[in-house]
Parts: sequence; structure tokens; C-alpha cells
Amino acid sequence: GGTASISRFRGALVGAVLGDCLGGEFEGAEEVPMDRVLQHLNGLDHDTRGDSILQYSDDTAMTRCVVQSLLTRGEFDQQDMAHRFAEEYRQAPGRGYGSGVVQVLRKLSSPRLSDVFQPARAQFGGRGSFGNGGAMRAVPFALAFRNLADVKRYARLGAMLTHSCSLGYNGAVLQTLAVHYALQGALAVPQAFINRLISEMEGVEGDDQARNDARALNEPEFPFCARLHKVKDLMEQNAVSIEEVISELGNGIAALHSVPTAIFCVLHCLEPRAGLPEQYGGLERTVAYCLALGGDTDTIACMAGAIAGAHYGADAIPPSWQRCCEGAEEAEAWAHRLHLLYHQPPQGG
Ligand code: F2R
Ligand code: MG
Ligand code: MG
Repeated sequence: GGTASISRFRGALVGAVLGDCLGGEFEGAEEVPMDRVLQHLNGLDHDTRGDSILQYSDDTAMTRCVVQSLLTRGEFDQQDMAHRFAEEYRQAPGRGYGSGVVQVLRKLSSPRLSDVFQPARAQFGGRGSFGNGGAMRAVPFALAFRNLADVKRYARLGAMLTHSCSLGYNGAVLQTLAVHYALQGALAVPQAFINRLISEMEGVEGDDQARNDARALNEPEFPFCARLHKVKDLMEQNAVSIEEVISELGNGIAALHSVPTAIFCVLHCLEPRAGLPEQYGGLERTVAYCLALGGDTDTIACMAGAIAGAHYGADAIPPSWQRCCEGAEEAEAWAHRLHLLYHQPPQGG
């Protein structure tokens, strides 16, 4: 489809859900041979009865809350979104949440709470979380808002409900920007795509809070920009090993060690690669490659799946994968409604 077409919206949301469900199998694994990944993925083709539904985790559970809040309110409403996170956690606490964030989710359910950003600020001795929990649920912000300033502003605020460290919420901004540009077809020119992300993130990471957080965590200034430059270096190399990707970019639970990695996976898999089946399309290659990294596979595949889905569109999603993943059908319906919201004329102008 054309830029910001319904097909790209469906691809982005279903891609995110698929990455979460398919990646759950290997989350936390140190080494994942590609043979095992392909066995896992190809097994889905043969499951014609559909009796082995792969469940979604916190990544999709929280994304659903973001979608439902944006669709119900028609705008970003921090109280409503916070309430939905808390209620989702209360009803289904076993979706594999991070060990720190559950304290925030419990506090957010208190009727006496007046500032919904306060529990996140109290995390980790007041330093806030740098986990990737804000980034893993960020895709709806790219699908609800068209205007670049709104995309950045609401992605940041949406993440700050649980992640007050800039290395957490700026990861969410980066992930949202990647989906925003992919929706517009920007991945057709990969070098321009990565340059645009770097230039946007130079603005995002230029404030005092980001500088102070980076210093406190012994990271260089502009930490996400530094990682995106590494992505660029890896893109220019002829051959890149999995070990190199992990050592240069990471595969962990921190946003800094997973959002740039997810972006690299999408860029690397734009072309056929040795070790990946020839019959695989780009979205299938991306998901398989993310799983073979090990580490935080559900979240890296969820974020890369959203970006790749926004690029390739819904036709790139194998029906057998979609049938096996909990929440994938529902994501189709959200995509249609978010597409309407995105293309709605601005109010009051
Ligand atoms: N939690 C997981 N997977 C591991 C266990 C799964 C399940 N419980 C099981 O038993 O199998 N996956 C999910 O968590 C990630 C998103 O986490 P989020 O929402 O960012 O959580 P949190 O707790 O805020 O941060 C995660 C961890 O990062 C470390 N951390 C963060 N900020 C820190 C800081 N300022 N100082 C020190 N450490 C910090 C902590 O270890 C946090 O617990 C996704 O992968 C999702 O899939
Ligand atoms: Mg998860
Ligand atoms: Mg995870």
C-alpha cells in the first residue's frame, strides 16, 4: 500500500503481537541456534488445528491498554492510560512483567493517587527505570498521531507512566519514531532512515535530564545516538555475526540494549541473508533473526515486528503465524480504528 496505508497499520500492530508471541519461547535464553528458531517457526505451518496458541506477554498486554485508551479517549489521557495499566495487571499479573514495574502498577491502582507519574519517579531509589517496558508498548503512539512533535511528546509521556529515567522513556521515543518513519515508506532508503533517526534523537537527547542520566549511568552523552551510529557502522559491514550484534548493540532488558538492536534487525533483514530460508519474506526474516539473538527475544521481536510490519504491510504476515498468536486477530481491528484516528482532520483548527 501507499504511505500510511491501512495495510501498513495492520502490519505494524500484528507484527508487534507476533514478535511478542513468537519470541516468548526464547526470552532469557543465552544462545539460540538458528535451527531451533526455524523449527519453532516452521512448526506453526503444520499446526492446522490451531490448538497450540502462543500467548502474548506484558508487551502486548500493555500495548492493548495504550490502544484502548487512545481509541476511547480520542487523545492522550494519562489518568485513563495509567488506570488501564493497573487494571490489566490486577486481572492478569502472570504475563511476565519486569520485576520492578509491578510496584508501579500496584501503586497506580490506588484511588488516592493524584499524580500518576509519581510511582514511576520513585523507582530504583528515585533514579527511575531504564527498562524497555515503555518502548515495547510504544507502537500505538505512531499510529494515533501524525504530527512529529505529537509523536515524540506522547510517546515520552506514555512511557513516563512507568519509566522516569530518560534512558527508558527516550527508548520509547526512538521506537515510536522508527515506526512513524517506516509508515511513511522511509525504509525504502535505509541510509536516509537511520540518518533521520539520529538527527531526531540528537534533539531528543539534548536536554539536561538526558545528560544527567547518561552521566549517572556511566553512558556517553547522547547514548541512543551513539548506538545508532553503531547500527550505521554494522550496516556498512559486509558480514556481521550474531556475536558482534550482541556485543555492539546488546540483547538485554534495558531500552538502550534493545531498541537500537531491534532497528538493526529490521535494516539487516531488508535483504535475503545467509542462514535464513530463501522463501522467507522480509518480515519473517526479521522475526527469525531477532529470536536467534537470544536475550530479550519477545521484546526485541515485538519492536522489530512493529517497524518491519509498518514497512512491508499486512500481506507480508504469514497467515499460519497470525492464526497461532493470541491477540493477533484483535490487532487487526485496532489497526482499522487507529488508521481512522490518524487520518482524522485536526480538531479545533
Ligand atoms: N520481565 C521480563 N522477563 C523476565 C522474566 C519473565 C517472567 N517473569 C518469567 O518468570 O519468565 N520481561 C518483560 O520485562 C521487560 C520490560 O521490563 P520493564 O517494564 O522495563 O520493567 P522494569 O522492572 O521497570 O525494568 C526491567 C529491569 O531492568 C532493570 N532496571 C531498570 N531500571 C533500573 C535501574 N535504574 N537500576 C537498576 N536496574 C534497573 C531491573 O532489573 C528491572 O527489573 C520486557 O523484556 C518484558 O518482556
Ligand atoms: Mg514480555
Ligand atoms: Mg521481554
